[in-house]
Amino acid sequence: MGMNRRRFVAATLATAGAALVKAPPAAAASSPTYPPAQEVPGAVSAEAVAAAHFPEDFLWGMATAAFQVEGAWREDGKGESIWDRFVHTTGKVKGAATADMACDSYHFYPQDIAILKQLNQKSFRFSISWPRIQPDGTGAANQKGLDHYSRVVDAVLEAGIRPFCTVYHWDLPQGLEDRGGWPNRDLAGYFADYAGILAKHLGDRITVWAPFNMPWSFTWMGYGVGVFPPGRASYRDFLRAAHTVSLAQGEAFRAIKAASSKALVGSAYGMAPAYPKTGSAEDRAAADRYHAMNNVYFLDAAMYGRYPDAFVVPTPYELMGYRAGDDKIMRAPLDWIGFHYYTRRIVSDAGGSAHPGAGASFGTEIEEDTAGRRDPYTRFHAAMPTEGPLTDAGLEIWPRGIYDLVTRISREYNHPIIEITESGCSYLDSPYEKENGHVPDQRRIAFFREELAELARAIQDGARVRAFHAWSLLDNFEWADGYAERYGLTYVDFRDQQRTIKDSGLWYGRVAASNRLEA
Ligand code: IFM
Repeated sequence: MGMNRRRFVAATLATAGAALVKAPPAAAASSPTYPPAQEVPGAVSAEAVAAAHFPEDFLWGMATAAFQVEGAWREDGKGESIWDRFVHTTGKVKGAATADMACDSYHFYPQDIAILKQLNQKSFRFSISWPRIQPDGTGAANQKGLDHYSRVVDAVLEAGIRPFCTVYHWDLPQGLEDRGGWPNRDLAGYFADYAGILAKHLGDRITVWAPFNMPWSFTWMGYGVGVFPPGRASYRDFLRAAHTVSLAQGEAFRAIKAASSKALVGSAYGMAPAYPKTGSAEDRAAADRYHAMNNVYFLDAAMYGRYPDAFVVPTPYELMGYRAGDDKIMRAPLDWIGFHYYTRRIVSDAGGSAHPGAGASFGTEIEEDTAGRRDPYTRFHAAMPTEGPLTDAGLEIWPRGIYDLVTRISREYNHPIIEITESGCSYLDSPYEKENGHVPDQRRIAFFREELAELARAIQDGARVRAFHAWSLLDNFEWADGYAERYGLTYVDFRDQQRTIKDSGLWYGRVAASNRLEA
C-alpha cells in the first residue's frame, strides 16, 4: 500500500513536477535598497562588474548534498546515517529540525532538475547517500539505492547537464560509526569499496567525481569539537579521523579509476584565504599554518603523499596512527582541484598558550575556537573579520577573497584546472505578496555579482577555472542550524514543498546564458 502510494507520488511528480514550481511573473517593484556598492568596504566597483566576462565554455552550476535535500530517510532499504542519529537526538539541532523530509528531493528530483535546466545550468554537483547504497556501510549494494541514482543521473544528462558526483557529503552509515568511525583506519578500505561500487554502476555516465566534501570540516567538527556527529571532542580523534580520510581519498581515487576509465577525480575542499593579522613573522607563520591545516592538508596528502607544515611541533605521526608506506596510499594525483569559497580569516599567532581565548562558531565555515579547546599543535587563532557586510548566517562578505584564494592555489599547484565547488550566502528573504510572489533577494544577487567579478579577474590573470557551483539549488537542511538558514537560489516552502525560484536564481540563469554579470 505504502509502496503504491510512493510510486504514484513519484510518477505524478515526474509528469506534473513543473506545476509545483511557482514561476513568478516578471519582477515588479524593487526590493529593499542597500547602500551603493562603493560605500561598502570590500565592495567591487560597478565598472569592474560591467567589464567582467567568462569563457564561452564556462560551466555554470549549482550544488546540493544528499542529506540536506533528499528526505526519504528510511525508504527503499536506506540505512541510518550518523546525521539521522544526530537529528533524532534531542537538543542537537536548532528548532528540533530533522531531515526526514527536507526538500523531499528523493521524490521531487525531476522537478529540481527541471529548475536547473530552466536556469541554463551546465553542471549539477550532488552527493550520493552512502547508507542508501550500503545500509550498514559494508557488503553488497542495495539495488534500489543504485537504481535511484541511476535515474537521477539519466535525468541530469537528459537535461543537457553534466553530473558531478560527491561521493561523501557527511552522512556516514551509523554502522561504521559503531565500528569506531573515521578514526578507525579500516574505514579507508570500506570507503574505497563504496566508491568503487558507484563508479562501476554509474561511471559509464558520471565522469566527474570528488571523494569528499570539506574533509577538514567534518573531521574537525565531528571528532575534534563535537558540534557535528558523532559529537566527539578529542584532538587525537580528529588527527586519526583526518588521516583515515587521507588514506580513503587515495584508495577511492584508485577504486574509481579502476572501475571507470572515463573518471576524472578531483576534490571539494572547504577553503578560506588567510590574511595575517599583523606583518609580524609570527602572524605570517600562523596564517601559513592555517592555510596548511584548514585549506590544503588533504590536497597535499593527495598531490604529494605528505602533509604540509601545519604544526608548531614535529608532525604528530604517532598520534595520527600513521604507518610506514602510508605516503603511497595517500598519494593520488588529482585530475583537477575543487574548492569552496564563502568568507575569509584573519589569523594570528596564539603564542605559547594552548588556550588563546574564546571565539565563536558561525556554522560549517569557521573553526570552533572556544576557550580551552584550541590545540597546542597548530597554535593559531583564526577570526572572521566584520569589516565587510554580514550575511544572515553572520559570515563576512569579502569578494576579493576568491581572487586571492584562486590565484594562490593556481600558483602553488602549477596552474591546475580548478572548479569552484560551492559558494553562496544565507539570506532569509521569502515570497512577497506585494511583488506577485517574487523572492526579491537583492543582497544575494549583489553577493554573487561582486564575487564573480573577482573570479573573472582571476581567470583573466591566468587561473584555469572551468566551473562555478552556487550553493545551493534549493533552500535546504543546514546541518546543526536546521532550517534557520536559507542558502537556496530557489525558495522552498517546507510545509508543502513548493519551490519558487528567487530573483537571484533568475539572475544567475541569465548569467549562465550570457557569461556576463550585468544580466
Ligand atoms: O550547507 C553547507 C554545505 O553542506 C557545505 N558547505 C557549506 C554549506 C553552507 O554552510
